[in-house]
Amino acid sequence: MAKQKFMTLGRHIIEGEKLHPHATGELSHLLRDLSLAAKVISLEVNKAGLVDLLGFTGDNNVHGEQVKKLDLFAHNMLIRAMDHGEHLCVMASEEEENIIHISKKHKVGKYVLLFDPLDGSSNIDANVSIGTIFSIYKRISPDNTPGTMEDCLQLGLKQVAAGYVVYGSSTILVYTAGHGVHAFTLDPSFGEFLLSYEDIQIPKKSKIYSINEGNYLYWHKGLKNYIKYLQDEDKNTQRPYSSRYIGSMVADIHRNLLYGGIFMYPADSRNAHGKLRLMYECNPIAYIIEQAGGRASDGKKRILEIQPETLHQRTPIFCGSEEDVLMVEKFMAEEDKVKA
Ligand code: P6P
Repeated sequence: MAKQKFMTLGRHIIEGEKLHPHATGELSHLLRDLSLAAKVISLEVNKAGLVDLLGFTGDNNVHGEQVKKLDLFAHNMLIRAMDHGEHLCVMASEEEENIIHISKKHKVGKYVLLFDPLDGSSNIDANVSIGTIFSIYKRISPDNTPGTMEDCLQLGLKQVAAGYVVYGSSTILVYTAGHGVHAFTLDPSFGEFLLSYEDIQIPKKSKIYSINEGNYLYWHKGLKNYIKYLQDEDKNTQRPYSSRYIGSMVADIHRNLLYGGIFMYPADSRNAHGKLRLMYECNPIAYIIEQAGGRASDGKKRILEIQPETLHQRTPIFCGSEEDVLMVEKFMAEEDKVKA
């Protein structure tokens, strides 16, 4: 990767705004506020073990999952950082059943923000990389009115920006605003996100696959055939592939984005829609993967073309290197033909 120009996230966003003829700078301010929240969350994630922020709060979230103290910290931090910038008309979070209105003290803006405050939180106490995922839309309801559920339930294709922050050996913020995918590494010595990868392109074909093989028994037969295909030896197609699965979506996606790879969280006989959420996990990740030249589908159709019905709905996801995603879709389609 060529040596990157010395550029902060803020500067890069402003440069990017010049590509949007009608940009008002609001998106820049929104992303700047998000990066502030990311810095504070990064600080807490990196010292959680020292200040009793590990472990559970004792509560369960809307999905009946045990809430980690850091989950709640990240959720509250994002709301505090974003609710007064006057760029948003409504927010939605994995940790909140309903949409989150902007307090009447503040003017409502023209953007919508959905987020998973701390994805992979089951890994927190084991010091495994975790992440924040965000998705940004323009509102569709009338200006200067409270945002609505319809503002939140838009097609993934309508996203104006999306990104994630991975809290690992370093804190990296990756975003797209429709003009490529760019990564910024936090320099804690002066608290700035500095450009580390510009215009990331995911390799068209890889030799890495990421899936929880513990669910093998419950998979679609076509998927079983595909995984066995990856494990066969064939030098021309760089098989067998390597299996890499961290169990933290943002960490798995970030590695595959840089090295190439296919990440899969399929439906299975126990979970008809898989595990991952459409609105604040799969849609933003799909937007990033497509902007980096990859593919993201539910095994048949593009994730970004799935019509949302509810805020927390789940979807199967196959995403990453384009040729690998097309290949798994082919294996599953062939099996469906045999069964038909
Ligand atoms: P499993 C973490 O809990 C998460 O939501 C994603 O970050 C991750 O990819 C997936 O679930 C892991 O799920 O069932 O393989 O443990």
